[in-house]
Amino acid sequence: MVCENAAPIISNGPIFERMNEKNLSSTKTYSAVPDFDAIVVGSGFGGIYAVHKLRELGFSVQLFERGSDIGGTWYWNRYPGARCDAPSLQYSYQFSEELQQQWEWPETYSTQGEILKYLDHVVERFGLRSAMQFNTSVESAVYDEEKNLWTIRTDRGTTLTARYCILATGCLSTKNTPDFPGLSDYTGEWFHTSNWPHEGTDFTGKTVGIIGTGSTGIQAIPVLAEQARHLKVFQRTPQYSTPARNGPMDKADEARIKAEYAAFRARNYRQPVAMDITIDRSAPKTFEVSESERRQTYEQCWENGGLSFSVAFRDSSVNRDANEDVSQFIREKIAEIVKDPVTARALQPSHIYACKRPCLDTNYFETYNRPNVTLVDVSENGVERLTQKGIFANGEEHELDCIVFATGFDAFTGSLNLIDIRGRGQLRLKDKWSLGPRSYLGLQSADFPNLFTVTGPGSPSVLANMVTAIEQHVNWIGGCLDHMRERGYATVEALQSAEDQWVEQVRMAAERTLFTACDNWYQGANVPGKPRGFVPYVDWPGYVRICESVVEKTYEGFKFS
Ligand code: N01
Repeated sequence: MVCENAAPIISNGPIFERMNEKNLSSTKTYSAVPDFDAIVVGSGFGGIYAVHKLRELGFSVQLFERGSDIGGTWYWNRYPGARCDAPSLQYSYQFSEELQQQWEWPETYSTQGEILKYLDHVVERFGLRSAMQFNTSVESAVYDEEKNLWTIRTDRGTTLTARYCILATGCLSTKNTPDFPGLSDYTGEWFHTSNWPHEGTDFTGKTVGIIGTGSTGIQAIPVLAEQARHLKVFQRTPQYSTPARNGPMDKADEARIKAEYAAFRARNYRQPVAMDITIDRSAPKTFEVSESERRQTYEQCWENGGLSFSVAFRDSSVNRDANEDVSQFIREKIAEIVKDPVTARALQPSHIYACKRPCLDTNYFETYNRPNVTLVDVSENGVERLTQKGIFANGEEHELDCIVFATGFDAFTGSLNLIDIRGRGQLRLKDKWSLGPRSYLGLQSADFPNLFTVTGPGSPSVLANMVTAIEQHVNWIGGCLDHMRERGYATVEALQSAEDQWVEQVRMAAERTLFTACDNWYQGANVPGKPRGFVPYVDWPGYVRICESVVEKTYEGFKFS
């Protein structure tokens, strides 16, 4: 389903501007009429919904996408085994009751292909494709203070103006390929999981090396092991992973949820990660129950699969001893599954459970019992270099026909930094964020009027069900633009003071957890030279309440003009 290019850009002129010109004398200050009310960048879940929402509100919209079709991260991440590790009945849009009733997911956790099929259906169903131009990277977005317009320039030479610029560029969209010495000497094929060839790959009969054992590596390794003659896994840090227990969709479960879908969604909306893994606030803390009861609970979580470990006891993400109790249980499971004791030991993590994003798997640890799989523990010296024939590590050259880099993403800011974004006084967003991103609610940054980020840095984003977080943000932005139109405001902008306070609040929320107690991509630790600081806001339900209260207090912390 590759769409070469979108329909030509047709604008009927921005409705907002036409209304303002008719109704409000104040808009005369801004004489220039933009090509569109809003330009959206990125066609993942966020961009697709932004186009739908803004059109529904009567705004004219143009979307640019660098890929040849929709999907965002699901367009690029086509590696073997790629699937979502949030249940599809929840990792899906809730804005249309008909859509959520009619769509049928074949499995509990959907494959990348199924998710793309779903997004394609959404785009067709709501007629959104006409607003989208593919194969087009936005190179710059520059704010013109005099005209109060954003000028967007693309790599295809297009220049368009808009009143609003909405960056739906995704949190995990720009790949992190470490600068391995010798990469250019390597003569075999290499792939990055987040830029996988569309035509697929065939590893039959090949010796394959994979670097990276995060969520991606853990999904890919069991599938690659089935294809390759031999698979060598180069592991720098072992990861906690628990069974996903994926399978064909349980029809009774689906019927139960669909019988009250709206109510189910409403309940989950207020849950800690916007999903149905309710933390029972009255549940005991870890050491309030006996050792045998704890063991029983953990066994039950292991059997249930999914994210149930995060809710086993209510203190495991904030109390070190409680966390160690869960961690030890998972380590013991690894030792039980993996037959070779040296490999089993190397696979047991020592960091705090869920400090790095916990992984879900299907037969990950079991894969190391296969005779064609070797774990190469590079925890001491890392991958030293690539050679003409393969990887040099632990004083040895490993000859490989292909190498797979599952080395993750330049998260949160990677894609934003690829665009030359300039606000008031030509201030570059990248410069403003040189010590780390600064925003108010992850929605706006001071000095960048009318520029919004969907699930931007400083919002819960990856610490919540991403699709729900996206809908919440887009709905908030839509509501704000509607508010402006009703009152004839031309700009909205985060106040510097509100931004400063919010940055501090994000930092303090993270400090109260164990998230900052290890190196992880939440704080930029995976990309050499990236400024350190915890980026997402920990506390989805609290965040939703704050956003609602900001609106109730007539957009407290924002300035309209
Ligand atoms: O990336 P990661 P990912 N030498 O950064 C290793 C989401 N996701 O793509 O831990 C050797 O987690 C690195 O080692 P270390 C999900 O939110 C979602 O796996 O830094 N190794 C690590 O093992 C997830 O958290 C789904 O020591 C190097 C790995 O590469 C996020 O994406 C599916 C190295 C990178 O792990 C990122 O996951 C998949 C080097 N120089 C992903 N550099 C869903 O299902 C890095 N590594 C929704």
